[in-house]
Amino acid sequence: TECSPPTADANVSQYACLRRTTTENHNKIFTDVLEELAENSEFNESKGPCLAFRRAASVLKSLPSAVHCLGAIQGLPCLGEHTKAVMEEILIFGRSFKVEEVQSDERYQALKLFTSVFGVGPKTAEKWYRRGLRSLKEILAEPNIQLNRMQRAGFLYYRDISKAVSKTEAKALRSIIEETAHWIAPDSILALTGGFRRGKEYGHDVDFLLTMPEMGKEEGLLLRVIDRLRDQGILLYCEHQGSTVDMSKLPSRRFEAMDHFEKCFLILRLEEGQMERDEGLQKDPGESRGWRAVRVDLVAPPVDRYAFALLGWTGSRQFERDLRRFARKERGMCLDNHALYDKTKKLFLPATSEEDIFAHLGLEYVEPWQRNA
Ligand code: DCP
Ligand code: MG
Repeated sequence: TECSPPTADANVSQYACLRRTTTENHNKIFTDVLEELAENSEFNESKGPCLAFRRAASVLKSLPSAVHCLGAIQGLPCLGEHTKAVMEEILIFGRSFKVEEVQSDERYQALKLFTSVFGVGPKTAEKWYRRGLRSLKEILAEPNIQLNRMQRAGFLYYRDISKAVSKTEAKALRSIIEETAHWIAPDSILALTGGFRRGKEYGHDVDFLLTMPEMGKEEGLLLRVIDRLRDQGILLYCEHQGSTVDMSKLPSRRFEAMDHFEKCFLILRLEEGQMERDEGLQKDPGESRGWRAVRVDLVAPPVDRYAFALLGWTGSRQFERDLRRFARKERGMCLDNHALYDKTKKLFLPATSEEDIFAHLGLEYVEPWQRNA
């Protein structure tokens, strides 16, 4: 078949923060495979290949149309030999043998399954795999395994929290938490962030920022919100982390490191009745028990850090990685979830909005729904 002209005419940037990526992905047949290969590399601790596959998938997600031949990707950044070989297989055979090999690998299957449990990271998963464990049942039946509190909750609510959360459910939770926060502090500010702020229809959890318009007034608020959720009988699990913000420190280089804001990782009970009211949906008796468990993250930055926290928690992860990389490599600045630091001028650049931060970086503003890199 005739090869369409290269897509590279758009001058696609190697940085996700210089691209616009909506939730509409025209190259899902490639990006699903590349992301699975990235995950496998991560399990094998191959950082380089992992990043390479993730960057390649991210570039393909930003394209305005589907790639039908290798000629169309000529000149695009971040597409290396491995990626091109995978894409060629998919174009010719309609499938990737490389990914099928990975999918049938016993270790990959086990690590993917184990890390799907809330509270289980790659290290724990690897440990369990090395002990010869292969299924969740085997883990629960193994007397010598000590699960921590988070993992116990992860197993207890496994079925519910491995099920995608819908936008409708996210909005219902937003109403509940907002009502709760306003009952405690009428001028508190709650913002939906994470994937739902980027316009995604489904997510693995629901992320919120909670703050107060006046500096310092946010102290104690999160704990009171948690108490109130508990009183309402909807708090199934809570892990609270106090603030460890040290503003004298420079923005951190490592993205994966947790930020230092006060936060909590929750599992909440969402009544289906809540959504029927919101959406006018019919109840389906018999099929459900009338509620589900949902993973919720609540982060409480002080208001002067709010813009940085919002930018950092809106994601996507790839967008955040490239924002930081761009700041460091192209601007000599250091960005993280708390602050932006100009290394040349040796000063922190304050911001009250995301627009301020993009402006400091000399970047055109990218809307949240264009950050699905
Ligand atoms: N984030 C962060 N620090 C963490 C965890 C997350 O800065 N310790 C940021 C990066 C993510 C965003 O917050 O883009 C939300 O994290 P999620 O894992 O919830 O990712 P998404 O909301 O984008 O996707 P999902 O639909 O899977 O929830
Ligand atoms: Mg999320």
